[in-house]
Amino acid sequence: MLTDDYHPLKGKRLEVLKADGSVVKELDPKLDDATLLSIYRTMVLTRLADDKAVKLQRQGRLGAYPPTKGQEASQIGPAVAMEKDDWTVWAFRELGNLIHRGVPLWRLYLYWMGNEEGSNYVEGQRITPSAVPVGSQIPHSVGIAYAARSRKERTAVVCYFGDGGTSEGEFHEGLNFAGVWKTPNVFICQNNQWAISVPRSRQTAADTIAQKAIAYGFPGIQVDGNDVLAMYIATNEALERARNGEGPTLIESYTYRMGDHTTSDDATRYRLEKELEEWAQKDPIKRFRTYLVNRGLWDDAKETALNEELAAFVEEAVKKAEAYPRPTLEDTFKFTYEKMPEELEEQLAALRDDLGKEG
Ligand SMILES: Cc1ncc(C[n+]2csc(CCOP(=O)(O)OP(=O)(O)O)c2C)c(N)n1
Ligand SMILES: [Mg+2]
Repeated sequence: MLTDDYHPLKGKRLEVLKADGSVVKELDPKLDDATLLSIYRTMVLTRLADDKAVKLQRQGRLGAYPPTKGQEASQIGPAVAMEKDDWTVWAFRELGNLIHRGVPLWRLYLYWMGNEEGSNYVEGQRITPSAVPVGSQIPHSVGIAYAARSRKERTAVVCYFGDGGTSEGEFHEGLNFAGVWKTPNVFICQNNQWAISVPRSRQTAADTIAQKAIAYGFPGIQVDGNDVLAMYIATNEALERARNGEGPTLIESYTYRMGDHTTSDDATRYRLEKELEEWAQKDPIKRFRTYLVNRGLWDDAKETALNEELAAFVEEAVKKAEAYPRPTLEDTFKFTYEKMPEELEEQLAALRDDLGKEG
């Protein structure tokens, strides 16, 4: 078992893909060529879609946005291991996982453009809306897992949060409950080294985030989060354990946020250029591309064609999101309760009145 071989107290980090694009043979998941190429496709699409979102925000066409550049492997590896009936409970920086699981890009743009309809995913798709209050999604994910088990579903729940999320009470409450009740959860902490301007060293005095699992009584593992194959195999094993009733796992995805915290942030004010340069060498997309080239699956011509195709796809998604009808004032009030309570009726009337005066 990977979680034994890479027990947090052994001080090892799981790596499958080396920097030169070669694989550690005994860990190679031996995915077929079509799967490998689909992983690469989502990685490139995520990078392009992410860059575009930042540009749209700068042009005033999209609201505050949290860039995901550098964390693609950490999101797509687990998505490949997940099955249709599994849940993604995400924070706000998990674009790659959602795209790979089939959420239409235009819907995600719609959400970041400020329209809640953007969280109305494909019917039956098991993905919660984004959770901006840090850590709040962790107990939710445990509740979903507990309910799935009560219904005798063979379903697992992948819950994402950041290194900063581990300092919230909800982290303790969620993981403690999950350990006691052996819920089918896979917790993925994207340790991207920063929580806005707070570095990982100020977040916890523990050597690793993975080792926190020991106190909750379940396996933890630190994984190279810029290695899509390592993230795949670690999540795959954790999902199997969850589905077999063997309880939760904590995966620390050791990665890096290459962009700003959000488009409202300027990371140059608190971190050194040198750090960014070092992590750029470990870019998850470059590393996986080298692996594909070495296997004879990829070349420059394919790269150019893919980039052109995906850039056009991203433009179409922007058009579709921008053409979507804007929410009405009523929509803001309508969807929390089946029937709008009197109090909300009054607030809506008051707001209409105010806007009427301004207008
Ligand atoms: C409860 C709460 N406190 C503070 C904030 C403001 N805030 C938004 S993101 C963030 C940092 C989160 O860091 P981390 O969990 O490491 O995730 P990352 O942003 O690095 O992906 C903070 C403090 C918030 N949204 N919710
Ligand atoms: Mg972080």
